[in-house]
Order: sequence, then structure tokens, then C-alpha cells
Amino acid sequence: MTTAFDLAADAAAFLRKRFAGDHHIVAVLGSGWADAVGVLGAGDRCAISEVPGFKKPSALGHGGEAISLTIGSSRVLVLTGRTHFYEGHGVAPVVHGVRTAAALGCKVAVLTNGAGVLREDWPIGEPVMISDHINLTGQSPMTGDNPPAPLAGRFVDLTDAYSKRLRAIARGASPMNEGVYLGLHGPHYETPAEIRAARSWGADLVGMSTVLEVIAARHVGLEVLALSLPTNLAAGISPTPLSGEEVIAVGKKSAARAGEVLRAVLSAIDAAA
Ligand code: 8IG
Repeated sequence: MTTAFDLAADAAAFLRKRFAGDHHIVAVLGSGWADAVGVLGAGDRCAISEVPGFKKPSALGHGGEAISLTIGSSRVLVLTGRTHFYEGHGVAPVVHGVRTAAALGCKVAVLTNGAGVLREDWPIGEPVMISDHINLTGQSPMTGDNPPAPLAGRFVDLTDAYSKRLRAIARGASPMNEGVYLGLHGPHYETPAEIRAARSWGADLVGMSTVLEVIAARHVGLEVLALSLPTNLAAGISPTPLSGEEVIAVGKKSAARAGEVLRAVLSAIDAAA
């Protein structure tokens, strides 16, 4: 039987051939981050839809490319968009990127996203770091048969999911606020009552991605750093209705800043390797 891990191995073989060799770091660009790629420098590009198992992301403001670039002495695979669970293809395509990256030799995943923010004192458009998450998607990438040996079993430990080591490196490269990300199914936004509940649960950020990727990334041994771009105050806190267009507009305005932070963080991770 072909497993999701076989498909990731196929994708990695394709990318290894296309980009001539293994990579060290994968960076996934979420909402508001796609335009930051310009700041990271030139690289070799390929359409993600050419790579086995990948779908062209349909989410607003997401790119559809795999880019191979070099930062310091690290080869970085940049995915300029991601597949969300709400796109309706199930969990496997959502986590295919991180599984492929691990099969391509990556040891570190830097996941980025756009998020609603529950903290009125956190500036919109200024990147923050995720310290931990609450997964309310009701999903897990580890559902199903136990992964084939030599992969780890399905009961993934998430105690230190957001690497303390990488967070210290990122903090040193670019001081940032840090908080808990609540991952929801979407694609609708929350009600104000849900945001009040989220606050009492200890959430600082809300979004529709990342948590499933982090679980899958930890399973395959990737060390994870996750950055959020707060693009809007959460529902009931925001003085205006939420909209995808607002997210895009903030992303565009913040691209240079987000790119600068991402570049500094990737450089620092390279330098610590
Ligand atoms: I960008 O306010 C972005 N993504 N669930 N809520 C949820 N996802 C988001 C939000 C938000 N903003």
C-alpha cells in the first residue's frame, strides 16, 4: 500500500533531482508572508503542482511555488503557500510539505501564518512567535495505521513542540512577542463568544493552519519554529468586521518587515547550526 510517507519520499526525490540535493531548513509562507519571499533573495523555483502529492493552494494570498535558496551555508526549501484543512482534501495534503521536507533531509521547519490576535497591545503587522498551541481542529495527522518502521509511532509527544532552542535563537535575531496559537477548522472566522472562550483558555492568537503541520513535523523529527503575522484583531475585539481582503492588505503592507524578520531568523538558525 502507498502511504503518505511513500508519497513524501516521492516528492523529496523529485525535489532532490530538481534542486540538486538535500536541504537543511524548510520555510512555509502563510497568509501575509508570501510577498516576504522577495526579501529572502533569489532562488531556483518550481511550480508546487509539479511536485508529487502537492496541490496548488487555493487560500487567498498564497503562492504556489517551491523555491530553493541558500542562506549562509544552509539550503532552504521555501514553500510559498500551504494547503489548509478547510480546503476539504483531508489532513494528508495539509502535512505533505513538512513530511516531504523531512524526507529531503531538513532538520528544521520554520512555519509562518497570518492570525487574528487577542492582544490589543500587539501591533498589527509586527511578527510574533508561537510558544505553544491549542488544537481545536478536531483533527490529527497521526490518525490511521501506525506509521511504518523506522518512523516513530503515532503517539507524538508535543511537550516541547515549539523548540526552546529555536525560540531563543529567533528572539536573539529579532525580539518578538510570544504567545499561544489556537488552531481552528475555519474557513469561517470566530464568533465573539468563541474569542472570549479562547481568551479564557489562554490563547493569544487564532488561525486556521499550522497546528496539524507541527504535529506531523514533530513526528518526523523536525525541530519547529512558528511565526505569526497578526493581521487583524480577533472577532469582537476588532472594531470592524473581519475579511480576507483585510488580511491581504495587511500582508502586502507588512511584507518588507515580515521578510526582514524571517531573513534574520533563518540567518541566525544557519549560524547556530
Ligand atoms: I489572517 O481572526 C487570520 N486568520 N480563525 N481567525 C482565524 N483565522 C484567521 C484570523 C482570525 N485572521
